[in-house]
Amino acid sequence: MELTSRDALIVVDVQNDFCPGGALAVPEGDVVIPVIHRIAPAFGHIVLTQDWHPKGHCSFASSYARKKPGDVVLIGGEEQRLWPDHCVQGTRGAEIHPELRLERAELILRKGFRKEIDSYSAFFENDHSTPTGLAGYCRERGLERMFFAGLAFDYCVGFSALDARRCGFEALVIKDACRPIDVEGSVARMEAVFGRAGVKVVASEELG
Ligand code: VGL
Ligand code: ZN
Repeated sequence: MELTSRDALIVVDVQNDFCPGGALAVPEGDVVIPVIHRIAPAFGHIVLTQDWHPKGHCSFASSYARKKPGDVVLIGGEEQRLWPDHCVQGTRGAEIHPELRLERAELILRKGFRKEIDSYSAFFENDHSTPTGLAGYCRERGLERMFFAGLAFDYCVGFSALDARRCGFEALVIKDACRPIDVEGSVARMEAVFGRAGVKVVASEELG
């Protein structure tokens, strides 16, 4: 697959808390790092995202009196799954994993920083209408095709790729450069939605 200057690699949430030993560890989360290092040199543009929650965030089970991680609540009419406290602003868990060396990254986009709303997607918060600014950034920079890698396949990577399509970009998910959380069929569900939305799933070898 030929890459051009209009392509971008979006590396989603490769942070300590999503890697083994972290507060919301994705199984084998850290194995995406060498894969990302292998493909990154082929890209002219690299963007990182960082889940970045204030203490007491609405996605934390600990913010409610009688809830536990895995429970679901309604926020603004939308179902919100609750998680352990993770990626709290300024903590070690929120830092980009120290082994991820992407000095050429041009933007680190933080998301989920509003206490009362979560943001899985790098483009819109979970109300599906509040923009993060990433679509405008990509348009202004002339970026048209987004390749997604990182954590987690069935949450932040997946919702970011779907919203990229909604914003009129091409979206490809590099499957072996991601790892899923995989709760209650979330991977199969995401792959089905990808098919309908025109999100392509590719392997890192296809990038040459
Ligand atoms: C994520 C759950 C909660 C992710 C972030 O990065 O996929 N998942 N916050
Ligand atoms: Zn989060």
